[in-house]
Amino acid sequence: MKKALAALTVAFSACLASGVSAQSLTVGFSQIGSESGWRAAETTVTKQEAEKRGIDLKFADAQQKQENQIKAIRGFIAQGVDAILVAPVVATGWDAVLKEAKEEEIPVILLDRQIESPEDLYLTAVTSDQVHEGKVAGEWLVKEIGDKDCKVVELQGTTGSSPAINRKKGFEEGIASNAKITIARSQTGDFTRTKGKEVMESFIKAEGGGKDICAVYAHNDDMAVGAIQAIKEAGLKPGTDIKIVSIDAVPDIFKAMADGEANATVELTPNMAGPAFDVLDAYLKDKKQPPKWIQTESKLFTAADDPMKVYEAKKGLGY
Ligand code: GZL
Repeated sequence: MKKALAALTVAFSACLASGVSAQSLTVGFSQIGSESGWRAAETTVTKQEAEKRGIDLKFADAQQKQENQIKAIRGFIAQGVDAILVAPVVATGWDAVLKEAKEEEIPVILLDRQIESPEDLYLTAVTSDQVHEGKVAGEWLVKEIGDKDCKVVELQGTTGSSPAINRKKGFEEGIASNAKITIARSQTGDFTRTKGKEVMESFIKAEGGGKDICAVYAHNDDMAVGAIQAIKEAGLKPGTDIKIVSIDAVPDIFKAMADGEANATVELTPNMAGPAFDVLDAYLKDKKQPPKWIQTESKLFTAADDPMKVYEAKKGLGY
């Protein structure tokens, strides 16, 4: 903390001399990569939010590799940034590098995914309630299916990531009230369209050409869009023969809904950085510890919600 305040004092007097805003901070951002439309939007919005606040954002794309994130964080520490944002690709393996940031009194804020490290190693985490997201998806399917048997195939997110762990848990809770809904196959599609399509093709092959599959639950819309392509290539109708429920609410899933090829999605805001920068600003001013979790909203959208209108509204937002 002393370091951050010292840096601020130096910055303040330097800025006074140069007439630049005294508020300008330098923040490092270790982003996972660009695996999905939602991730691309989060990157765009984070840069916009930094720009709005006159924050000098140092951006590092890890291409899905934790070792690249750790390297980037060490680089930010060496540069003496005022704070670090991290979207942690997986939930474990962060203690050592976060201890190094703590030793340098550089606050770290987690974006969109949680980690299993001790809470004192980060200032706060800005994320959705991923268990709730999965539960909302499961409860939607229970309502949609009624009293029929329903074999579900699940496309999981990145193995070991908090959304993959939590969205699986939540969906299982959501369908628990109806024993006729069962998860027959579950495999990671790594949050990407390509892998989502590949894994869905293998599910279709393994399940009698797909006619026995009642629904796909995908941990994100990108994998759902990949699955939709695989279902169509197998000669089946996504959205009717096989129900499609997923999470993120990216524009393309609304396009699929409007075409009758997808059924439901749970919205995840790409703006985790706005709340993060606001908390950081307050913390650097009054040194008061913020809550360890800042929860973002999760809203269910279905084909009843004018999908083309939502598509038009979302498509320009950096996805
Ligand atoms: C969830 C976020 C996930 C998105 C995916 O909070 O980490 O990562 O749901 C993205 O689209 O790949």
